[in-house]
Amino acid sequence: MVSDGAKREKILVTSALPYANGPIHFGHISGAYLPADIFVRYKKMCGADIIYICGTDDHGVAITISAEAARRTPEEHVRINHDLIKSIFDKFNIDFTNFSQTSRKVNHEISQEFFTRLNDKGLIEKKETEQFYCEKCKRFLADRYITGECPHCGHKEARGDECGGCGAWLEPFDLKNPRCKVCGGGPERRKTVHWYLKLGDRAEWLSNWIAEKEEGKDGMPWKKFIVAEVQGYLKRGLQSRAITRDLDWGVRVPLAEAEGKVLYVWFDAPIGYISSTKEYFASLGDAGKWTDYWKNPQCKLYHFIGKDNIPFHAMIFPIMLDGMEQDYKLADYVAANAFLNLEGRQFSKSEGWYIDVLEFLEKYPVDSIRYYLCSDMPENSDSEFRWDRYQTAHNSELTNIYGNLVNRTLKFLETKMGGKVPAAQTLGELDLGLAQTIEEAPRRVAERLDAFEFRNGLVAMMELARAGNKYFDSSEPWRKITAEPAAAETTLRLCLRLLKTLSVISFPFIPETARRVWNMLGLEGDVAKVSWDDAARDIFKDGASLPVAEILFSKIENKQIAEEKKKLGGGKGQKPKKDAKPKIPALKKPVTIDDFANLDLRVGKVLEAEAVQGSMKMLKLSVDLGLETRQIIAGIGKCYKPEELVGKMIAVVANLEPKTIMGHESKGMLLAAGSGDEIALLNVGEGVSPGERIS
Ligand code: B3M
Ligand code: ZN
Repeated sequence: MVSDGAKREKILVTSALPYANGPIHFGHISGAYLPADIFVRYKKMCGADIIYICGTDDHGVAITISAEAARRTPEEHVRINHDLIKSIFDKFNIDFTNFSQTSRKVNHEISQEFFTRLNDKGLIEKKETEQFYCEKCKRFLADRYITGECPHCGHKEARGDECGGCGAWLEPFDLKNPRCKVCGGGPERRKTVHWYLKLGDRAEWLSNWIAEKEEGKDGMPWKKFIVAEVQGYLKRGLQSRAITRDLDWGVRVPLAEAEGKVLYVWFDAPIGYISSTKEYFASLGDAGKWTDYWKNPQCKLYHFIGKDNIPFHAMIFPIMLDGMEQDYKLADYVAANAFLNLEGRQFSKSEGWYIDVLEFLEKYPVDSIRYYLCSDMPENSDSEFRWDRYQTAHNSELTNIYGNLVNRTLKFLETKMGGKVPAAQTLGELDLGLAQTIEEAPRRVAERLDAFEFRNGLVAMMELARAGNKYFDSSEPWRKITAEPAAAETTLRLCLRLLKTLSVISFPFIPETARRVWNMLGLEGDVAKVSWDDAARDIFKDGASLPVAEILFSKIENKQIAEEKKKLGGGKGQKPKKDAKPKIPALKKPVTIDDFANLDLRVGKVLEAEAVQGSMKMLKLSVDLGLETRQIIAGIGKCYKPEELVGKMIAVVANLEPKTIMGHESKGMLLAAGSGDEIALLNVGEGVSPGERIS
């Protein structure tokens, strides 16, 4: 039962607010929502006073552009997507305490209050800048409303903030031939003002704060990759960051001189956590209660996010909250996960490399996908959804181990023991061993979940089911039932106790299944309400009737999996781009042999390779060219992992003029075939050394 009020843990959990511009996929779910849901369910059973806050992120240019494409107003667009996303979460049994929207009034109000106060406190500065202005559309253009040619890779449709061709981060003025995305016209540079958050002023504070998180001063030490990312920013120097945009959709900047400007989406999005909490308590008629979480030093604040959101949750939002000087809670732990890919590539709806979650749930049980996503959760590095692995998790683990134990126990009781709860008699050695395993299981799972290790928590839960099967096999009740009926009864009574424990400790992971098991055991009440501390207690009554058992899961056939795989990539089965015949570009105009001879092509050996910060595609290579070692920046990060490049002999254009790519000097270019995401480096075979000419 719930322990006394004073000692109850108080916890505020948030998951990243999904953009209201389309459905969410398994990647989002396994990264930020499923782990938080498991955690919250578990903590509730421990008696914690815990709320789970979320909502949709409704603002920003990504929304206005997708609304325009869908021929809807932004309001309509976010409402439709909010409802769609909420329906997916509901089907997934992601159990939020409140699911709001950042476009609601309460969020506008609090966001403006944050801006005004931070501005008054001198943490915001106004700066004059130049920006593209479209004369025809009569407006300043936000970065993504400008397209043009990428200065790095020549991609013609690069956006003002990022190149889709090479992944480089861009500024609008970097683009060649910039055009207005709306009317296609050529924009002009004009002077304008924007407001900036002075992150640099808070560098020292941040550096101390993150050091405390690293050592785990008041809680779990933070994951290394999160701390490292923040420290990386600090090392490079924190710059002021623009927090206003020229857009009609968003939270108005609460200043008379900021006509036509709204707050940058990332300013008001995390404030959405606060406004969603406030909205929730107001709806309960207890409007002031939100401070009981947000301004209570006893409360713990945990953010569950994907790794791309680290800077905002581990740096910018804490700086904003701290800068308010109003006793706001700052993150106690940021549970950031890496990414989940799909069969070797990123989820991409437009390329059909995608699984529709709602369609999936029409065909497969929700707990089987919750189970699988948890078992392969990208806790420390990227992981993948693989149909084969999903099938194995469902058939060989959930069905053969968990489902089988439930089924064989209950069937045995039904057919051999009259469907009644047998009494436990004298416990033998084997029985005592199992009793101990049962008693320890809740703590084993709890230890892992308290450490935010969801995969290990799931493994610990399944260990109990495995132990149960082993015990059933070794006890051989089917043999003993005639010669030693008392021993068989003891076995089955212990199995019942184990199943009850399993139902409780599996509830955070697979709640529907846990409830079904609970009901099949003929137990009263809701398993969700059982205290974790009582999980292992035997609460059966001797001789009580058991309901008729049903099968928990049926197997997924190979044929079905083969069909699912075939559907990926719009029916082309495997990686669509590779299967599709490459488009052969037309020949360029002829060159003379002298033109060609002017190129200095050399053999190079890759000595080191690492990803360029802030780019998904750019790798920084150190290449031995015989005469010297060169740094070369290459846009091949989507096709090669840094570690697989080291030691490779490659072809290099050695006399190319150096240029700066994403802040790094690049001296030379690698020769490669293909384009976009499908690039293969030219390999130089055996027997040549770095520096040799290629002709
Ligand atoms: N909507 C970004 C994302 O989904 C953003 C998260 C906001 S959390 C405050 O990656
Ligand atoms: Zn225009």
